[in-house]
Amino acid sequence: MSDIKILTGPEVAKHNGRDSCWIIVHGKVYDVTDFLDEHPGGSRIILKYAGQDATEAYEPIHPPDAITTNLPVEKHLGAIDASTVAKAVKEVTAEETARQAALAARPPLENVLNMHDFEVVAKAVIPAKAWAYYSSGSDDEITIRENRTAFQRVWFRPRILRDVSVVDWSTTILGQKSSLPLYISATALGKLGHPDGELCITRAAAKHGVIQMIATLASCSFDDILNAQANGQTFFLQLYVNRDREITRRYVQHAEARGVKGLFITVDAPQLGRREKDMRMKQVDDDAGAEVQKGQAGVKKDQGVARAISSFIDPSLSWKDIPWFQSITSMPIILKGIATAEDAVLAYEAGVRGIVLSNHGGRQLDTARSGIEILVEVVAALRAKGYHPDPRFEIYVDGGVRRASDVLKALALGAKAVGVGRAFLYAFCAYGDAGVERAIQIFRDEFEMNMRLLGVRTLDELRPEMVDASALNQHIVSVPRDNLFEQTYQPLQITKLKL
Ligand code: 173
Repeated sequence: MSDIKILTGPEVAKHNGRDSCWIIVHGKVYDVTDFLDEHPGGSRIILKYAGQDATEAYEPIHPPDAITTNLPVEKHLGAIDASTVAKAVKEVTAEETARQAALAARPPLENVLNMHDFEVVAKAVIPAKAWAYYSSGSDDEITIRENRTAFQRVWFRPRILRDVSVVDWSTTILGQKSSLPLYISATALGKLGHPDGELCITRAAAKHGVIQMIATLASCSFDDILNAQANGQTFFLQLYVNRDREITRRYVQHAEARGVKGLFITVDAPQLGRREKDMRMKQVDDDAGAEVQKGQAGVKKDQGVARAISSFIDPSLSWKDIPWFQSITSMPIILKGIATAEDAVLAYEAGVRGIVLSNHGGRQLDTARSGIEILVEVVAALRAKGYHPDPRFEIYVDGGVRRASDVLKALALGAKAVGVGRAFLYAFCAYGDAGVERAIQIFRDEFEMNMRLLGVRTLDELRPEMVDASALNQHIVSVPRDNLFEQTYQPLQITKLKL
């Protein structure tokens, strides 16, 4: 009989150092002494909670079962008697005080008129670390900004006098009904910015018939999200492929069994980009306690949140693996992160069901082109081969989408739908479920107006002739200033002297 041992706060508190380090997570006590140097996020963050309850710090960054699966059972020491744990006197930092004030001062939701507004509010109300992680692009952040400006190099050629009293922007994506021609794209670590994390999206999307793509590295577990499924809502899954293919096989087959309707394999991240806002934030943290890191070999402490948790991703992934994915699942497979016509053709010939033209929200290869620019060459190349249009092969675009007009441009140029990640992330960070619902409402209003003004009643009336994309691959043309975007864009900082 294995009686669960009950431990007390004072017992745990004794193990508060590198020689013996116990922590409490979700009411259980773990001996993590031997694990300190293996922790992908470094030992310092664990040592900060040595002898204490680490749940709050653990939760946003780890899948719920990370600790139970990574730590041998003999290190699971027992349950904690909560009544014996001294309530941690939480030091209220100046940052936290400002954050609480900002939360209280949020504008009423009806004052939020566009996606940029959500970003302003989110920036003010989420922890600085979350903002650094979410908002960062790679290197000089040229691509993340290009994702916006590229849409501005495409101009409309609207048609008139077409009786647009009734307009309909609903569609299907991979054969699944969608009330909007967009899906909510995968973003990781939602609980860094809101206690309910990605579930805010799940609940709002269910009410409005919008499809959510679940991230492999969501803060909420896959099953928590699926368990919240309502109104027969549709999910897609974003997949990071594990070096251990058995883990990936189980994950994919579990997703299929639970009814996920599309598998979006990320193919643009064999290594994560260097996102300097995120990295600088990590350094700020480390400076405070750099001493405890001494003697720790092999763990880079300057890598930022995302890099710290991404070591499982397999950089050897190649075209040769595609048949294996096709053999383990009958979900449609989509390659997310195609950046050239050449690879779009290979993807079609590999028999996958779609591609996402994407630069990963400007977070991977800097100065990679925007999805909307790639779209033009991809459609031309596929068409030349007789591969486009093909109802069995859908093309999506993501990156920088903030307006329904952006979406309509992509659809006119041949995309079936677009992915929107950060805009919805910021919506729920700022206002929870209600923010996501408001974001959907704003998109709806914009679709209605823009379709009328463009002279299309349904999305299949969109034509390439309705846009002038001739400036798309000219990267030095001037564009009108994007005042909203420029107010939320945070310039990169140069390192400072410690004067
Ligand atoms: O863009 C990202 O931050 C991302 O895809 C990721 C990858 C690994 C861990 C966390 C996030």
